[in-house]
Amino acid sequence: MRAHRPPAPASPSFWRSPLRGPRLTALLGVVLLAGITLLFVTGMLSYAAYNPDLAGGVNDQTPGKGLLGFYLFAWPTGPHWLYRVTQGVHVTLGITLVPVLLAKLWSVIPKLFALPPARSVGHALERLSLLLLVGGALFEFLTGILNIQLDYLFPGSFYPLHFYGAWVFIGAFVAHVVLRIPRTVRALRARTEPAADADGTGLVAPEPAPPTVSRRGALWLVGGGALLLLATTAGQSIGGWWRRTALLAPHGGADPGSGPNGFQINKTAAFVGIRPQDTGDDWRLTVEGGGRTVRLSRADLLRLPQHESALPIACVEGWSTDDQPWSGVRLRDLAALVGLGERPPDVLVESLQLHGAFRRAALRANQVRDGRSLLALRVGGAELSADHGYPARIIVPAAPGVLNTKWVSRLTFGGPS
Ligand SMILES: Nc1nc2c(c(=O)[nH]1)N[C@H]1C(S)=C(S)[C@@H](COP(=O)(O)O)O[C@H]1N2
Ligand SMILES: [Mo]
Repeated sequence: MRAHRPPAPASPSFWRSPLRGPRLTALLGVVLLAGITLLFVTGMLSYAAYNPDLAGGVNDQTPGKGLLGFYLFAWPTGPHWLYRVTQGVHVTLGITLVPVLLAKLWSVIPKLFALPPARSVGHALERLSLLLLVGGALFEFLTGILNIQLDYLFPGSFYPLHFYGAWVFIGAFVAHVVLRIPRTVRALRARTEPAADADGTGLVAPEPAPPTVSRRGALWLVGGGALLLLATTAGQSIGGWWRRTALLAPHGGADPGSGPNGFQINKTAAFVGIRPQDTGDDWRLTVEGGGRTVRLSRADLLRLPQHESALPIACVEGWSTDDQPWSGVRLRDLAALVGLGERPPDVLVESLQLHGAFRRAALRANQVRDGRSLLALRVGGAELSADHGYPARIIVPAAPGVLNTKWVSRLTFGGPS
C-alpha cells in the first residue's frame, strides 16, 4: 500500500515539471559557462584597473589579497574608453544573465534537495562544491546588483566581498564545469530529453504533471527576459541616444540638467559635505614631491598651460558618460613644478572631502605621464560645477571613475614621504 503522505522535496516525485531534463540544463549551462567566464575576466580586470597595489592600499584595503593579487598589472591609459567597455560589459552581462541563472537553478532544483546529503566521501565533496557553486553564484550576483542599485550599499567593503566571493565561486565553477563536461556533451548530442527511466541524471520527473508551457516556450521566456534586461541596461554604458533606454539603471537615464556640466553625477558636493566656503578664493592646491611643496590658487592654475582632453567618466557601477571636453593642467606639468618633470612618479590625490572611501586615490606613474591626464578646471568651456568637483578634479584616460577624484586639495608625487 502507498502511504498517503505528500512527497517531500527530497523525493524525486515531489518535482513534477515535465520541462526538466539534462538537455535543458545543459543548454542553460553552456550559456552560463560563456557568460560567467566573461564576467570573471572583466571583474578581475576591473580590480586591476583600481591600482589596488598602490600606495599601501589607498585605493583598496582588501586584507591579505596576497596571492590572489598575483596577476595585477599596470592598467593602461589607452584606448581611452577601455574601462567604459570592460566595466559596461561586466555590469550589463551580469544583469542580463540573471534569468538564465535562475532558470538553471530551477532546472536542477530536485538535485539540490536530494537526500541523503552524502552517500560517500566523493559524493560529499561534490555536494559541498555545489553548495559553494550555488551560494557563490547567488552571492556574487546579489552583491553586484545591490551595489549598483543602492549606490555603494557597502562603502569600502564591497570590493573585498565581491572579490573574495569571485574566487570562491570560480573555484567551484571550474570544478563543476570539468565534472559536467561529459554529461553536458551527451545531453546536447541527444536531440530530445530522455524518458525518466532512461535518465541517468535524475533531472527528468518520474511522475510529470501535464505541461503548462512547451520547452521551447520556456526557453523563449528565459531568453526574452534576458533580452529585456539587456535592452533596459546597456544604454547606460553605450551613451548618446541609447541612454534613454537605460530604464533600469540608476545613473543611466537622460543627462541630468543641461549645459556643459549636464552629465551624470555620482555624489553631489552637498552629499559628501563640501561647503561653498571650502571652495572659494581661499582654496589652495598643495603640490608636494621631491622634497618640495608648492601652493597654488585657482588663478595660478589657470595661468599655467591649459590642455584639453575628451574623456568619459566610467563608474564601477557600469554607467559611463560620453566623452566630455575637459580642460586644465596636465598632471605631468604639475609634477614638473616640484622638479619631477623628467620621469614623474605615482601620485597620491586627496580631496577636501573629510570622510568617505573615495576622498583620496593613488594614480600610477603611467597615468601621470599620459598627456591626456589632467587636473581639470573646466568642462565644455564652463567652470566645473560644484557637483563635478569645483575647483579642480582629476581626469585620467581609461581609468575607473573612482580614480577621478573631485574637489582636489593636495597632490603628493612619489607618495607620502
Ligand atoms: N572626492 C570624491 N571624488 C570622487 C568621488 C567621491 O565620492 N568623492 N566619487 C568618484 C566616483 S565613484 C565616480 S564614478 C566619479 C563620478 O564623477 P561625476 O560625479 O563628476 O560624474 O567621481 C569620483 N570622484
Ligand atoms: Mo564610481
